Amino acid sequence: MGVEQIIEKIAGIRKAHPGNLMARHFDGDYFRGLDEADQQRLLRICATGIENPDSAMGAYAMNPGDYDDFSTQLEPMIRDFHGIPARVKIAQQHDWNVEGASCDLAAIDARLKDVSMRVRVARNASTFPLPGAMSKEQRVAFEDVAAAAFAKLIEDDAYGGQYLSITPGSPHEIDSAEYERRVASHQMFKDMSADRYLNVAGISGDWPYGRGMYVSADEDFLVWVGEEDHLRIMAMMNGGNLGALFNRLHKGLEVLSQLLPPFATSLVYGNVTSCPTNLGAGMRASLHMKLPNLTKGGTDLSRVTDAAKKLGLAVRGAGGEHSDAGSDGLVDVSPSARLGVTEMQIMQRLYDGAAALWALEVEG
Ligand code: DAR
Repeated sequence: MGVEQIIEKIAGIRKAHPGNLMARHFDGDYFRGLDEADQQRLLRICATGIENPDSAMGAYAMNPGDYDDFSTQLEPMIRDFHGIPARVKIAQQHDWNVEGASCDLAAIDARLKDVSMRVRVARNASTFPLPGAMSKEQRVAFEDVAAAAFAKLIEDDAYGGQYLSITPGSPHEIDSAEYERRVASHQMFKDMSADRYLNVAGISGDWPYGRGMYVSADEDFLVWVGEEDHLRIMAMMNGGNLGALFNRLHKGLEVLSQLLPPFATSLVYGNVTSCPTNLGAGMRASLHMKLPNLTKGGTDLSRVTDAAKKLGLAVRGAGGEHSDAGSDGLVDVSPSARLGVTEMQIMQRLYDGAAALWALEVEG
């Protein structure tokens, strides 16, 4: 397809799918001015949003440098998603100090003392392409780097555990029954080759090679290898103390980062991630809340989604992205913005948002 045809196709997507941020901000004159090699690079970044017009962001970076190399195209999309006006300088800060913050969910309501809580950060090694541009050999080579780090982490009293690979022939390979059991328990990620957005971007390529998960002995600290980013490092607990959850993750992240190559970072965007929606803190913090009144028994998410958006929160089914709510109204609630907010601010936004949604739920 020629340059003009591409520009025309994206203009059509912009009209039909105004929520597609790549199409909304695609700059045809900028694209025309690129040399052919850079045009091809940018099209690879935008391919997911062109082939999947219903995309929300519609782009995935292929290399950490893409955010600087194509900032004319990518920065407006990033600012739009994260709600950062053009006049505001983007400079990601980090603050994990949750001391003194409100983080006890039971203080909102005793019925919130035992909810499923999860917080994860995305990290990519600076020494490899991002997942969308990795070869099969690079995916397995990175998994070997991660497995070597886990071999040391296993010795740590607080984070010791085991690495489970789904790479055929890996010394850590688990069988399909174990894989399915780990997916069912929400510990392991689903077959990525079923995700059309990731398929077009190349992020699910060579499935299942180079994929696996580390899990601590008490199963509250996990690391996904080879999902949408090189690593998804997470803490997950049932309970009501968000501070304990964040501290569990933060300490584990600090221990693990000493065992790995340097992470890809940007002076502007902080932690560099495949998806622009994850830039900055690279953090997704979420709660599973039962909101049967707000969701009409899980049949209608419109009211809870509108209320959550006003609180800076996103709502999805408890089964992960693109899943439905439970019949008991079980939904996954998480702060949307990850760039220009610190880790502690994300936690506080989750806590305050949960309190506000719960107030709407109980008032009926
Ligand atoms: N399908 C992508 C998802 C964007 C946000 N979620 C991620 N990165 N897992 C889209 O652009 O709609």
